Amino acid sequence: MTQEHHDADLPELGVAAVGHSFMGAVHSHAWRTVSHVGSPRVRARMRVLAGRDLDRTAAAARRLGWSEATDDWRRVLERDDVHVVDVLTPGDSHEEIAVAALEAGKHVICEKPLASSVAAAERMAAAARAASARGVRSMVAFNYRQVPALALARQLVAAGRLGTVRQVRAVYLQDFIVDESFPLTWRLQADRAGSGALGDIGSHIVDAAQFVTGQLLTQVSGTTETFVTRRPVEAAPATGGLAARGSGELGDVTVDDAAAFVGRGDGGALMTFEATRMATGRKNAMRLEVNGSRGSVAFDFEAMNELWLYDRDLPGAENGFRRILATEPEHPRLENWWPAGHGLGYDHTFVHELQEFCEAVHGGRDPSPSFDDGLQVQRVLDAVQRSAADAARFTDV
Ligand code: SOE
Repeated sequence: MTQEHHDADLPELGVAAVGHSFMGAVHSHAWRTVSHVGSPRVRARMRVLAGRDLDRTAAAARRLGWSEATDDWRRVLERDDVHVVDVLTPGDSHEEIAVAALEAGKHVICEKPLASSVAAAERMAAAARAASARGVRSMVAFNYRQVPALALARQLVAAGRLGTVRQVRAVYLQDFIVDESFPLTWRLQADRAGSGALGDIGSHIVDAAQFVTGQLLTQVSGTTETFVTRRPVEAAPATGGLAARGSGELGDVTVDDAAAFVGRGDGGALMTFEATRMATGRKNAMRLEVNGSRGSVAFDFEAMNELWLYDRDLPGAENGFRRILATEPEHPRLENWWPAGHGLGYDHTFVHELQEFCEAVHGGRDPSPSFDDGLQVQRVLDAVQRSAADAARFTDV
């Protein structure tokens, strides 16, 4: 006897994506996968990819698995077979696309940071709240929340295993712009990205620290630095990606290369942060350590399947940081993946993110993190920038 599996039995979710650079590629991979893991409630259909140049977008659509391509994202909002818009563009266009999509009744998932200014993020969060009242959902794409080891860290904190959280140490270290010939892509332009390392990767550690501890930052003090102030303008066609090529002309860098700040959580934790794309040799070292009165956890994305736990309640002779291999079916999001010990990668975090999004859309609830969560992170970034602009911030030695 055979049993046929009817794809057609699942409700369809027609998806349009705007943007096909690095995030376009990882989200496409996740859309190709999300309805084929575990027991999906909806069947994602990759209907149309939107970009600026039709030929390049059509080539990307073929490569990434989209049925059609367009050079006019507004046209996708008119289609009845598109239910979701995935915003994968530079920060300065998030507001226009996301708000128009929400107003057209499309569910929206939007890359981080939510916007390039607090004012834009406020308008987006207001549009998301109004849309939610009409059953239209939205989510900001902080994918590191979806690393099983980090979600486990949050569970341990919430269960009181660390006691009172006193300190958080979060760093996000990359080096892809350490070469002075790396071009002036949108990630290095303030009017497009809002800020540099601060918004690009500092936003991830702010979100992760708040997510794991359950504490929101209420105050910050920080500073930023730009080490390379002029760079080659990007050669045409601009891709904006991490493999972009420069032209002969130089232009001004208008964002930070590195940011360092300290903050206070609303539960009393003292938190320190460092975000840099100039940490020579560090590729994607997103690290978080949380110290509580009863224990600590430590995480490093470059070993993303591991969480280190220190438990003060263990007898002294057995004490020490223990490595938990966060690949057991009991760990968050792992019930449907490979056998224990086989591990997951960067790409899985986006699949998990879309699982959360699809489950929420299907279940008639708002997914997490919301645009309001994205707005709160944007306020933190803005406060760091205001603090950094205050020349009196350093005390002479
Ligand atoms: C570049 O710094 C980048 O692609 C970020 O924009 C992403 O958010 C991060 O996940 C990886 O690095």
